[in-house]
Amino acid sequence: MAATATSASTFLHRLHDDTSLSRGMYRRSSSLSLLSSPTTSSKSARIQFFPKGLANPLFVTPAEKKKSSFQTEAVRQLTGSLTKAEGFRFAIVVARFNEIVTRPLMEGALDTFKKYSVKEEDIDVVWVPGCFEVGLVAEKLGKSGKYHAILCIGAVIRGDTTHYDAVANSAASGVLSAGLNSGVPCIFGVLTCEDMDQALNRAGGKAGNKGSETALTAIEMASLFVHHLKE
Ligand code: INI
Repeated sequence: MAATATSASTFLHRLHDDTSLSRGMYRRSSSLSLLSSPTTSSKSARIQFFPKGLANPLFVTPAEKKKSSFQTEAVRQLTGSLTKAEGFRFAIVVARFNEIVTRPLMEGALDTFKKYSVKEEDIDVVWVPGCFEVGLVAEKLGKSGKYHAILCIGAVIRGDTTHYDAVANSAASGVLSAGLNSGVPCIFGVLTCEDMDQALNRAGGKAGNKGSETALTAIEMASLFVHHLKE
């Protein structure tokens, strides 16, 4: 299945952009005005993603807000912030396989780090042969204690291989295990695409840059861990 480049996480980042901790169910109403995505702004999208009876915190009417704030105002909600990224250290593990795709993904991540004031000297890039190797290296880097989050970047393209599913599944479970075993957020920035066109579209083409999204997720997770989940 193809990866979705314009993911819900983008909207969550916008929503949480300057919010590190809030009480009650809903965040600042000014944040809500930022939600203007074509994929989530229509009523039908709301119905599609949030089945009847389930609250959708991204779309809150004033009446809902008032009611729910009253009911949940003592609940503490923790979320990472994108505004305090300076000082965080990141590693980017990049698969060389399909480098025509993975290099722009990595560059998208670096651009985004720059925009969010992460210093170049706080970023290490580690190249590995393919996606299959990404998880192992991410785990090693995570366990080194040097980084606040590890970005895992690669591209698996169905057209290129008969063992697409094996490589794609290994990459996903490798990255998941790396995070769980190291205790350091390991962010899944591996594209799984039907063909090269689709991959290039998600690597800075028509569908945005998944590497950039991966960097935003890494900052948010680093912030969550540093500011709220310290042991
Ligand atoms: N590695 C990738 O990153 N993407 C692919 O699409 C891919 N294909 O098509 O096979 C791929 N294979 C190599 C694999 O990741 C390992 O490097 C190799 O099997 C050695 O362990």
